[in-house]
Amino acid sequence: MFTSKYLSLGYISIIAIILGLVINTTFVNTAQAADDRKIELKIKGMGCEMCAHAIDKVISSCVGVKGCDVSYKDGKATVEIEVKANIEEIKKAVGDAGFFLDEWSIEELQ
Ligand SMILES: [Cu+2]
Repeated sequence: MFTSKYLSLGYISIIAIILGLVINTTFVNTAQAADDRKIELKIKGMGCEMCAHAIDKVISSCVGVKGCDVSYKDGKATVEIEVKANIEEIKKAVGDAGFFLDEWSIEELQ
């Protein structure tokens, strides 16, 4: 029969391995997301899109930064960080690049 031919032990093993990988990846991602946080920095001193790009670069180079989105229009940076990230380092990096941190806030990622 067609189905019994293809549901041999070999195929079942391969399916089990793929399922295992999918489940493992899902759990690993969930574990990381639980520790991740998002911080929002209001930044003064940006004059153009190049400033936003420069800030993006310095923030992204900080330890534990997973993602960064700097908006020149809104004057803010949204930064996704891991537990090992040092918020003081991120704030200092923005200051050292010649910009001013107005205020900042932390929120947990869902
Ligand atoms: Cu500029």
